[in-house]
Amino acid sequence: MKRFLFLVVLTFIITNLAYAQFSFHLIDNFEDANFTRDPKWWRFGDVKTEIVKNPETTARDLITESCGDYSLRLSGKTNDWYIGGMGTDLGVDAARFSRFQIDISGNKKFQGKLIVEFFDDDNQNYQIEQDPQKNYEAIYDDKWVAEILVQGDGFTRTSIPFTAFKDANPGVGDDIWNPDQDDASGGLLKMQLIVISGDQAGQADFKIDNLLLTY
Ligand SMILES: [Ca+2]
Ligand SMILES: [Ca+2]
Ligand SMILES: [Ca+2]
Ligand SMILES: [Ca+2]
Repeated sequence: MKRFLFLVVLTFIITNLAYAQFSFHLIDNFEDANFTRDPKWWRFGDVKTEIVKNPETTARDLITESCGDYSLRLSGKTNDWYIGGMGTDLGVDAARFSRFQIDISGNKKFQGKLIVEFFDDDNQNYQIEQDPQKNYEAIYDDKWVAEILVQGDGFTRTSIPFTAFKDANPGVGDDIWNPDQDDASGGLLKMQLIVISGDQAGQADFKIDNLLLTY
């Protein structure tokens, strides 16, 4: 009987592990307090990136609680909207997912926008080739974009269906959202986050957490 119960419990655990594995793909939650490892992010432009401790909270708030101990603060100044951004390699078959999710905690003083960019491999080479002469734009693969308006204080969860992303380079790539690894494609290879000021000459200052692909 004990052995039977053990097997039942074990089966339950394995089933749940399998379920957890396929229900989402975590890109980063910053709990390792490390910007350059698991995954390795790169930074560009004038954006400052800083791992910060999340404030202790006593209020019951599911999203704030799910942000754990650390998040990533993005801040910076600009005279012309664009501040800078960050990116990382993904290399996942995202066919089983349908959404990108992120938690963002804004600031009363500086509103702004976060542009989310995804790149899917369209010439089956596991690379996003870029043209250094043309602002490092992708030359053979699709670039997909969506915009998030940063809200005020406190973590707000945003979940964007892949269908809401627009092809930012019509005529480049195959103009089809195909983040799968069928036919030797690398699938969803790369993502970037771009920070835009709320005013043309202004600042941005917000925190991000729990970046994931889900359905
Ligand atoms: Ca976190
Ligand atoms: Ca490619
Ligand atoms: Ca395209
Ligand atoms: Ca494509």
